[in-house]
Amino acid sequence: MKTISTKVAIVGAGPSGLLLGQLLHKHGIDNVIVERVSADYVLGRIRAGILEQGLVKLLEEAGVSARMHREGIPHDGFCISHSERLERIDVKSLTGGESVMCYGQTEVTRDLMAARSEAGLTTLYESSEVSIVDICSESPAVLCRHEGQPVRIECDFVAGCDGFHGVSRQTIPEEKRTEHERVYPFGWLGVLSDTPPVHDELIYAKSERGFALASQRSPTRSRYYIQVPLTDSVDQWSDEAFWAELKRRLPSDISAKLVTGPSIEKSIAPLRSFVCEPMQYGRLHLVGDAAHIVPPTGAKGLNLAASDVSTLYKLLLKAYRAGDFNVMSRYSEICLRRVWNGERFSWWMTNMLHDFGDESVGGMDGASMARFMESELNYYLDSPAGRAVIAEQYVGLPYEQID
Ligand code: RFL
Ligand code: PHB
Repeated sequence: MKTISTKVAIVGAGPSGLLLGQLLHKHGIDNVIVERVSADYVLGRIRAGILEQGLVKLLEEAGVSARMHREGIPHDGFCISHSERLERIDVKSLTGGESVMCYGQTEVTRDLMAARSEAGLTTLYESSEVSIVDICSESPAVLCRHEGQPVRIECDFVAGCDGFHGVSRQTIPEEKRTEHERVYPFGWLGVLSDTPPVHDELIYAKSERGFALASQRSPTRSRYYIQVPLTDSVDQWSDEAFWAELKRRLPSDISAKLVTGPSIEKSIAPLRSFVCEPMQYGRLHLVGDAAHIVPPTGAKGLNLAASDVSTLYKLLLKAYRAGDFNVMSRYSEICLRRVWNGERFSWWMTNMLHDFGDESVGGMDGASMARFMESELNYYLDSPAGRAVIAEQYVGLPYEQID
């Protein structure tokens, strides 16, 4: 058995694990990452596109923001359409100067991977049989098999950054955690294509045929989504069928401008709201999707992962500087305040913009619920205060100060 000693063992090399590793390294806290799949596989997953200012600042702090500032596109607003009605939410003026950054999660991950390998830090890609042991002791460890050899990583703390299907959350005994979950009766079919985006800002589209989102990655690369039943599979959707359905869901003057082309990625993501409480157990701290999932309608998943990373790394710095680990007990409580806000916003946007068919909600039949949600959307779009409420949450609430 090979033994490695480090301060923080990080499980998962997605954006949470890599960002945490980079920030800790900047402050001299040694860490090792264990990842189940290869770096290329991680980069092949097409996910988030919108970064809040908090995440932008954190990437600057980690020293990995140069390419994002060169190639990312700041967005001062976004649109919501309701059948033929198109309304712009002027985020910048409604929030007193805030904006979001359009820069893909894949690129954030690529930048973090490059910085990690330049710093010569250890990442055990393609590790199997990953487990976390002795988590309630002062010397926990992560065990895995890497390149055919059993490995034991001894550490002070474990950061569970291994996403929704990882092992970290399962390591917390069932009776010590409460899970809140809502699985939505639909998914998002996403297409990436090398075509110019249909609009210079994002369009979240509510239509009688269901929700659609027109997003982008660059002036020459578009990302589009449509709401589909959970029973649909990717092979059922030819590129032609996808473009035709997207056009029907966008306002007609927008659809008329849509440039179509071959898809370079096509996948279906189920939609879920999920929170695990508490987000820590012994020396294990859950970060990002390992602890919580939001439906992507509010663009909050990666951004909530980033605020967890910020909280964990600041508490760890404090703990190591003071030589007192008691401060770590505050982690879950600090994170969960912001997490529940993001959960509520994402759930609300999802309810307002999607078609739930005849699914009853809270004892109300589907048709009545749809009328309530239509009125909700019209009210918020027609009221300056309502628009400000949407804008303030879209740019994200400030991170909690850790003194
Ligand atoms: P990840 O990205 O899932 O990474 C977890 C990593 O852990 C590895 N792993 C393991 N490693 C070792 N041992 C094991 N047993 C392991 N099990 C798993 C996995 O291989 C993986 O590499 O979680 P992380 O780092 O917390 O990052 C979270 C984000 O990926 C996620 O919240 C966002 O992508 C959500 N999201 C969005 N968030 C935003 O903030 N803005 C957006 O615009 C946005 N759009 C989206 C999204 C998510 C989407 N999908 C596909 C769910 C759009 C979509 C379609
Ligand atoms: C994306 O570009 O992938 C994206 C953007 C905004 C969202 C969800 C996904 O709300």
